Amino acid sequence: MSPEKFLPRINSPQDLKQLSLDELKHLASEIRAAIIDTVARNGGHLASNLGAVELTLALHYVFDSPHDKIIWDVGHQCYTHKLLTGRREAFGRLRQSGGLLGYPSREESEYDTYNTGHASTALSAALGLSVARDKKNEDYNVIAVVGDGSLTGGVAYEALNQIGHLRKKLIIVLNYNEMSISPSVGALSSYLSYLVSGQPFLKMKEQAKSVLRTIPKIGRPLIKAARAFEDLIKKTFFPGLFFEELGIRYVGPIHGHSLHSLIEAFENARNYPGPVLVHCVTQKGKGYRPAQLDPEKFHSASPFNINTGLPVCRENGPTYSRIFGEAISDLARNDDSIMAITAAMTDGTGLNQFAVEHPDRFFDVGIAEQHAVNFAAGLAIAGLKPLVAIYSTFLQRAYDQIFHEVCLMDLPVVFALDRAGIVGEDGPTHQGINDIAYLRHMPNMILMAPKDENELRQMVYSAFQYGHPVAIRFPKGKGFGVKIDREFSFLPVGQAELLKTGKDLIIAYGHLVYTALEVANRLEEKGFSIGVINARFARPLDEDLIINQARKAGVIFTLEEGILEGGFGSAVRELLDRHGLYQVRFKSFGLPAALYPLGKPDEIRNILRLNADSLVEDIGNFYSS
Ligand SMILES: Cc1ncc(C[n+]2csc(CCOP(=O)(O)OP(=O)(O)O)c2C)c(N)n1
Repeated sequence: MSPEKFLPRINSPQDLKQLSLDELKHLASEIRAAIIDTVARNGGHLASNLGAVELTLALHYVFDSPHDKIIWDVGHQCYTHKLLTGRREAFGRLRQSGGLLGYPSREESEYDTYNTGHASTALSAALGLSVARDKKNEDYNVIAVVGDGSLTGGVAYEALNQIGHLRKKLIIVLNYNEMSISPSVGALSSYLSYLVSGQPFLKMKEQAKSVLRTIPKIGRPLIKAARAFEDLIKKTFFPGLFFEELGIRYVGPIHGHSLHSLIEAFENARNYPGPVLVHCVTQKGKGYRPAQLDPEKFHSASPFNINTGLPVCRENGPTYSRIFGEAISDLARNDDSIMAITAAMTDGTGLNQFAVEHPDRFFDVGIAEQHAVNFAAGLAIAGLKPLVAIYSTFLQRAYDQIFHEVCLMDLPVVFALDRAGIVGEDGPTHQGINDIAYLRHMPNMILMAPKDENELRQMVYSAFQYGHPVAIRFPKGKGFGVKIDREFSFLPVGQAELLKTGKDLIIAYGHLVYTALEVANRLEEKGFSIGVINARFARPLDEDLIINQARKAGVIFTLEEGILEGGFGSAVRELLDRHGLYQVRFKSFGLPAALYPLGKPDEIRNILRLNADSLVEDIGNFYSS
């Protein structure tokens, strides 16, 4: 069979319906090859997509998308869906500038019902669609595909609660692979694996035996026996008791790589008049050995060599995440009260070292950012020192917990916001650009951003000593390769650093401090005199330093990798206003609150003019305007 026998014939899901089961199986291997080939070149979510090939084929075989609505939770597993829905030719430019998004996108295709990127949203959206469908007397199926990892997110339970209550016709496909990015955590995850492992059946046999043994006796043993018998009956007829008792029909477990079983299960689910959950058991990385062996590494992979599975370009120099992880591990060795919390991102946040060294003080709470913050508040109230490490974009989920649980009570919780700023290829849902604005007004909150990875280490150390809520934001990827001072040094709250003096001033926040220095030096060659301040803190600002400098300056510029509305520049402008410095000319450089283009971080910085060349030009133009 040629590797591309069936895939080129599929221009829409309708074309699938002409294929036999055997042909569908061949198509599945062609799809796997296409996904591996593209992700090896462009990077992307490999393991999840390889695990969802048959499941997606079966869905499109049984249902009539786009008339029937499929909603992908997180959306990182939608590559097969994209290949089957008229985007085969564009697939080679997945996650590239001008190419396809790695997540569902309504702007991209009518087959993408709902945009996702953040987890656990599909069930609520699917219920919304079902209610709307019935209200408008329309007739289509609504299918939500959700992973067991995403089922750890609280909003999914809120949805299940209402789904069971309203009992609308709705199909939930649970893609169960025992993995979030790391192995799935929590009680529900254990329950799902209990269903899959066949334990109910074994347990039932044992219970049946003990029931029979106790039946001749009277009194308490009989009552106990009756209860056990009732339980046995329930488990026999309703294996997914948890869902059944919520009012959702449970079907499964289904072999998630058997097209025959999947098609049969989906056809049955299609005919069921109320909410039904089809529990499909899949394997992450299916069909590509390196990804099967290490699904965590291949959850989201950078470009790799297909033969070896090794990354094409090895990172030289440590990432911010790694420096952060080392710092927190070093601190925890000497301070038993430090507790680290992640929301399903142990590896991504650099907490893996901490998890190994201090398993009793490390908590992966699942994709549950709100709970993570609330849980940290409880730890802090009791006198411990919690650290919450969550990417900037995902911490958005916990806005109210940060305000209500932590900041109002002025609890000393340290937040580490990785991937703050432009993150690139994952697209608009993942840019970490809002955190300055959504944290800056929180009572008691201290906001910091290091100019480089060494300063990050010192900020992590200092944050634990402030005794207030602190958020440290730092970017994705490698640092500048600066020397790391192993000895910790304390940074006093609100103390900025004057790096260069000049007539005018750039006040920069975070890693763009180095860009500010380059810009100031290049403009000096053109006859401008511009000083540079490394702000270190967006809150509290170094009021004395900034105001003293501002009184001497004719023009002040601010520079940040965050949205301008409510951001760092706004804070400086407000400070100048409070001191009546209305005469100072002022311009802030940062990011627009907009839908971001696809591309690598530097490509996006170039487009948004947040690089040294553009800034030299734009500041030069500002002077002459
Ligand atoms: C709110 C939120 N937090 C964290 C993430 C990062 N994330 C992306 S996929 C994923 C794991 C999802 O697991 P699951 O739903 O089981 O899908 P699988 O990859 O196992 O197929 C996580 C934690 C996210 N997308 N959204």
